[in-house]
Amino acid sequence: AFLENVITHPQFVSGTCTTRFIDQSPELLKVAQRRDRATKLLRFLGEVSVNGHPEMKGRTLPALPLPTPVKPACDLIQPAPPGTRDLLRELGPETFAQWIKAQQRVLLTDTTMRDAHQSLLATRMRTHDMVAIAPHYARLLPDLFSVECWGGATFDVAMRFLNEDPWQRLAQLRTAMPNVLLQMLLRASNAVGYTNYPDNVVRFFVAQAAQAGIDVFRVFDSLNSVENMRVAIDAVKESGALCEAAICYTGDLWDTRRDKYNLAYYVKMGQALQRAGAHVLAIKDMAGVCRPRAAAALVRALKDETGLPIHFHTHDTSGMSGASVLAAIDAGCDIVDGALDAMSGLTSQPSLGSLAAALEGHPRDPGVRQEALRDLSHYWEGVRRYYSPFESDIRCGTSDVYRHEMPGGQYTNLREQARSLGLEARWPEIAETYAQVNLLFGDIVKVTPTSKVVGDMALFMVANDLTPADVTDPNKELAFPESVVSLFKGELGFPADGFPEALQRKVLKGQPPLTGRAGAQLPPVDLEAERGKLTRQLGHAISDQDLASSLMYPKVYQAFSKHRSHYGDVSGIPTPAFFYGQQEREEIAVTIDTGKTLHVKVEGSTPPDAEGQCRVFFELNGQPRLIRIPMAG
Ligand code: 3PY
Ligand code: ZN
Repeated sequence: AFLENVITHPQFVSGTCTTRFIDQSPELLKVAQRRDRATKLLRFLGEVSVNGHPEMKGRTLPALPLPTPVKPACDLIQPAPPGTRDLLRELGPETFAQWIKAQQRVLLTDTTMRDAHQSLLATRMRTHDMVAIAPHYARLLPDLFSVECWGGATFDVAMRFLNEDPWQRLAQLRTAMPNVLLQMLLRASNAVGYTNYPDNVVRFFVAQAAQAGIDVFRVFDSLNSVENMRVAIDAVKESGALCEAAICYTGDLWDTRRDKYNLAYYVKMGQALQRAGAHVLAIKDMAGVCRPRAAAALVRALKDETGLPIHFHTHDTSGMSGASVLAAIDAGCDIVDGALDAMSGLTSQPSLGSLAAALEGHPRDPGVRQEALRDLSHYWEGVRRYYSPFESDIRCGTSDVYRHEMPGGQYTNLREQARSLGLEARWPEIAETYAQVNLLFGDIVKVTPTSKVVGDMALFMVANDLTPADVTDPNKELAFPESVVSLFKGELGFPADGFPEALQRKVLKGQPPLTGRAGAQLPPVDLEAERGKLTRQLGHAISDQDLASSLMYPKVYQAFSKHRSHYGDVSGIPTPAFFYGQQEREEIAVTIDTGKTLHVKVEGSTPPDAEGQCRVFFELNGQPRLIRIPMAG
């Protein structure tokens, strides 16, 4: 391509070029780069059209073509009106927290771009579908408290399954929504991963996230250990962002047979988080088991005892979460989470549209435009169809959740894991075993990553037909899953009352558990040495954000980086073409990162030749292009 640029350049053609022609004509290289990018993109599209998207293997595809989601009418030329982000910047986090408390109305957080798709669609929503609607959010819903759009499982899944850069997603959302607070979920010392990281890695990650545009960090620990949350809390506060420290809710506040998680437990934790410097407290009901009466009592007690603003988060797995949210609001809760209607319900959050309608005329009416909620939901309804292969089979609310207490984000994942192990038909048994494992482990908080350990153990027991008595029997040797060994060792921290000692001894087989906080025992990473190593390995410059990605997920980042070198940036491809391939003669527009848009049509393809190569005929910006793709397996 470079040579072609040279020989077709007007200076070359007219024979007027000097020896410095190439140095003085940077456009030669730029055009070559652009052509190179286009080739990579066609390679990806050709690959999907010949071999299918690897993520679709074994899944049921939707009927194609899929209709384009409808965006609400909105004047995007008008600048976005000021919102909560402007206020946070003007007031600073402490005064902003006072402002929250002074609001008569209840404030709303929309979780559609994070928890809702994590809990309904296996976290597979792509940047393209979020960024397309983000400018509308900025203009139609400037009264939202925040948009939760980053962190949790989205960081890993973006790179691992969608071949997208999570940092690029954040930058694009930030630009498109300059006025509303952007919120992320941070697993304290586990950051956005499944294990404790060294303290300096957690600090580095938080600093990058704040710099890239996160305004609100919801920080939680998977065993409710405040000790494990301190490094993250301090880092968030240092960055100038709003620190929302979460208390994970588990069990039943009123169950006298399991009275470990009573009101006093939560109030004590709330007070400890306040002393640690939280600006806001979140009640994180990740499984959706906080019943209305418990929600009201918790909100009242935490408000009375700490004076901090309270943010209530729940899941609708039971079908009853709306009642809990309303009870929390009546008890004085300042902010509540919901998802836009089309992405709400079941294992996701309750519906924001229905909540706003239910509160019409209520003294705490959130005051958002209900019509805007409905219009935006209509867009998500269309987007959700793109992801139907990732939907699980759950169709109704289920009271079973009060028994197993599985987080909304895990429920569908564990079902899928069970299916891949051929255990799908034994789901009720797995759910019951999950509850038994919780008791075996000492009745612990179950949320990423501890929930994954409980799930691993439940599958291990069902797959091997083990009873709780087999597990505790000191004479029965078992090869416990690795994650269980790590949990009992204390690598995720310890519950306040420790793990059951006899089982801990059996699991650890003579290894001593850690003493003290895991993060403090991990040596700090030499960030510059790590950057140097990666630069040499991957052959490209490593930004701070790249480094943060690699520190979280070294192998996933390497694979993502290689995918990007081979196929370019695939995040701009419309979702149907990305997952299902283009329809014949369908034209798609893809903006590549130079700000240039490519128009791509597939004209047809040949069956594999003797070398197993298929030829795919494209039209790229009106010009024919041919790409050879080896047929897989
Ligand atoms: C996560 O950590 O990803 C969660 O959503 C926990 O609820
Ligand atoms: Zn959640």
